[in-house]
Amino acid sequence: MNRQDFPILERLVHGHPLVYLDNAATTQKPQCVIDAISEEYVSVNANVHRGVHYLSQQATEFHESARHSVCRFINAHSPQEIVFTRGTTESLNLMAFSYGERFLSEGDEVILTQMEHHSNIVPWQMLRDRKGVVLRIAPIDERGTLKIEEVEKLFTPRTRLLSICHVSNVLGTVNPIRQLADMAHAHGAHLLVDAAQSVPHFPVDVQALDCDFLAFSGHKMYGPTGVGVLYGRESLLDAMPPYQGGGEMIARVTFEKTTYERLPFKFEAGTPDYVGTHALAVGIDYMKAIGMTRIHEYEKSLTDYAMQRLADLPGVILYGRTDDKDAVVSFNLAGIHHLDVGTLLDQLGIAIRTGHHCAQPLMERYGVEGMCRASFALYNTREEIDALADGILRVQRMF
Ligand code: 7TS
Repeated sequence: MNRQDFPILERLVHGHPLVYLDNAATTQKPQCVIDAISEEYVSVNANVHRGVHYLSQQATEFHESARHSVCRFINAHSPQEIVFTRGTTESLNLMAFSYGERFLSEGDEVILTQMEHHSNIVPWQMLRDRKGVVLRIAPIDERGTLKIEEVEKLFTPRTRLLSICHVSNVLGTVNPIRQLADMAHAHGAHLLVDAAQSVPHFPVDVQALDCDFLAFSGHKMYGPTGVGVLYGRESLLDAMPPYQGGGEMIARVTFEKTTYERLPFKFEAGTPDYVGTHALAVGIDYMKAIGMTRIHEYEKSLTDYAMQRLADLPGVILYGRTDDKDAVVSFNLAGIHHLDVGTLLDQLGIAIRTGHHCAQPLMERYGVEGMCRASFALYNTREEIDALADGILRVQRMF
């Protein structure tokens, strides 16, 4: 749907129409988002939060109204709970540093899962090495479903946090976040959701999910690169120390002592990407105008179609066959290296992702070095999935 809004989709790659199936890495941008960026530089640009002059006030208004948009989009209680970051990775690093500083001591436990992106593993390992926090890893079954009863068994009186992806960037597995929130809370722990692969695809409501924290990236949801979000419950964010020091995040500085700004500015040191936040809000409006439920239903039908098309091809090994699966199809071709598959498909103008997908422990779980991945966005079509299936047959014929 709405393909005409995305100018890049008209270009040719190696002489073929572009079939862009790497949306889990980043989505393409609609014209309205591209325009929002250039229009802000053309007519509004000024640094935010510090000027009495007209342009600074207008840029500040754009930036803060973007915070309101994000707040409404994920149904947070208040814009103070919306911290702008560079992306999911920075949001998770902020959590490991700041939540870790305030809520975790030596011997305290954090539960992760086998299907996490490195962004939700490495910051916690760095914290483990600094503070002696213990990481416990919840397993998945062969189909790529989280073993809920095994998660429950990992909780101990020392568990403080469960940090988990909403949707796996490799398997497409949609995790039952509300159930996990109830479980974590029953054990006196908090829940952090890596929502990088969910917020772009279906309605996400932090109150309905009852999660304590939620992280996502603008560039995976038709917005610009370099801007992301950390949502946190106000009482928890309030209790956490700043992550970085500098301008914007202070109330008063003397050489003896510095006091910090209120939420969310305490976590936003330095000049924010105010052009990015405004463009992100334009992207959110764009998705809302189409309707998140409509986007979800459409992408779900594409995913089902792709799974069926690929399952019908000989020699295709599919990973991630959960009942609740979203917008990602990962596979290997028997006897052919994933890099060769990706390179040959690229020659046909088909962009898929190959490799470990920043989830090496998950690759280890499946005993593979890498996989091929096709991931979908609202502008993809069944014809593009047919092109992928035909491309796979052509690749297989070459071996
Ligand atoms: N978490 C998940 C579940 C992700 O899929 C990604 C990016 C990140 C965190 C990190 O997001 P960033 O915006 O901070 O980089 N995933 C991918 C991917 O699957 N291919 O390229 C990036």
